[in-house]
Amino acid sequence: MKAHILQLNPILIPAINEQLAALYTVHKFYELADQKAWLTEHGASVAAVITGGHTGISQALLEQLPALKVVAVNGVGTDAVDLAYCRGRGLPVTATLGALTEDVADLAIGLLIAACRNLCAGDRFVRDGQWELNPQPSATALARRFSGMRVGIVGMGRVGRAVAVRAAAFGCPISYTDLRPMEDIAHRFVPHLIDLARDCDALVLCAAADSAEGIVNAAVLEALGPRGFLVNVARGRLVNEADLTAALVAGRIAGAGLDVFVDEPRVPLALRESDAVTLQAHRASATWETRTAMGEMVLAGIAQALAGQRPTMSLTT
Ligand code: 8YV
Repeated sequence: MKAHILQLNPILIPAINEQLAALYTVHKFYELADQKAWLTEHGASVAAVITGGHTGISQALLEQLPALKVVAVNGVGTDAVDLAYCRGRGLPVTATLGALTEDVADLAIGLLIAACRNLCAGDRFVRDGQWELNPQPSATALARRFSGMRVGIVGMGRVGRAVAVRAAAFGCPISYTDLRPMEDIAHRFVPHLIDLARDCDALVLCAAADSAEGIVNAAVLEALGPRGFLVNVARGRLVNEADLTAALVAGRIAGAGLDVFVDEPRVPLALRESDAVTLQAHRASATWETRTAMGEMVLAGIAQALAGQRPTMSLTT
């Protein structure tokens, strides 16, 4: 008999879905009309959960899955999973470590260039026929150069390091903050976020959000200043979104490139209306290449756990 898998988020790669369906009985939780009734009837038969980094899984749901052998996170962020609880239960929680690093770093640089060069406003200007109506060169504002910008990276993990490699190739002096300096990194370490913000032109958030809620607040944005840009490819809740919105509207920072938000998919209207902001729908890892690699890691983690082995990518066992 095939093992039962509870899937909390869709997987977008057909080949991965085919493999899952061939090996397991997959229940798509997000499609169930009555999730509560389904859990009462079938919760005890679920052997594995697949979830997204942003979605995670609540402790209440975990408690309704007594036969669970693995939580496979199709992502790297595990801030929405209670790892201590899973550790206590001896439950492996796997993540797709390393699979999405390059894509997320690519998007961080893309968002930064888009924000400081006004790419989206420029695109709209041409697309809406405004160029023909306003052919004078002064009709679009001059932008800000990216090459050589002082880039401050918040969180020097895999993604932060990959952003540093890319920014360095653009001649950007790099500094960073993290819980502690990294011995293998030559870039300047700045212990306090507010000092990093003051010393850089662009702050790029690459940190885990586990205990860093709202670290980018009004004071940090004030320190970043009216010529400063903020990029977030990590988690929305690293930023106090009300403070960010107020700072953008008042011109206290120059612009932002955001892939993640506090209450996805809801994005504050003021952000959506601002030409100083480039927005993405939490899709930094959403390429065929990365999502395929992530799906394969999810499959591998589940296969290992159900075979009674410790999954290679387990963070809790
Ligand atoms: C994933 C994410 O793409 O890795 C993470 O933590 O938030 C995203 O980049 C998402 O989990 C896909 O399900």
